[in-house]
Amino acid sequence: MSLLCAPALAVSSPFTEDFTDGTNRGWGGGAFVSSPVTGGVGGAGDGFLRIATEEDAFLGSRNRGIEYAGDYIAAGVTTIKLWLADIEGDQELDVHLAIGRRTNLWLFNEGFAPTAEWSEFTVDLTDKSLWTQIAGGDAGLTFTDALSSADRMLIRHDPAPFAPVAMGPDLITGEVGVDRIQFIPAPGSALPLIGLALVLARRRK
Ligand SMILES: [Ca+2]
Repeated sequence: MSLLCAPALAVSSPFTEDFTDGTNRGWGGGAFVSSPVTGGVGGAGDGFLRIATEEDAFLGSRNRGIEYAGDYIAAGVTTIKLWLADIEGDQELDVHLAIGRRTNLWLFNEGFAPTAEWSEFTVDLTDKSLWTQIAGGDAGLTFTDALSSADRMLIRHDPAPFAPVAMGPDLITGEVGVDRIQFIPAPGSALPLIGLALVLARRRK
């Protein structure tokens, strides 16, 4: 049963990041990133990720940790859910999620506009038409390439039109809260994986 108990070495589903330990959980770069230990989706005593700029700058963060790197397709991740809140000052936020690599990065077209209350937003990984390639188009790299060999996830304020990643998104002074990032498997996809793990565990005996 060791396979089932092993720590995650790559993208897996289901997966939940709830920011419960007061660390940034690998999110960094871009704006100022911190992890308040209260005020998340769960209210008092529930942590979240705070992304902020103190002057007009890129409002975003990225994660290159092992939980976000790997093959989203093989892991059966079809949906990503996350909770956002327009914490502190009220800004016109337009928050997008991006997945892939520096050389092949895709941005989810729908911009999320959080309010002061925490709200859940959904990202669909199954329909390429819902995404825009912001790096790697001239190299002929595809959405499938990005999902199957991702090494990062980005969350950033980025109103359309979407500039190439090298240009960076719009500048803004503001803050956004992120919490409860979840990778949701396609219905039924988890069972074959568990079955495979059991078969492999038996072979090891
Ligand atoms: Ca939380």
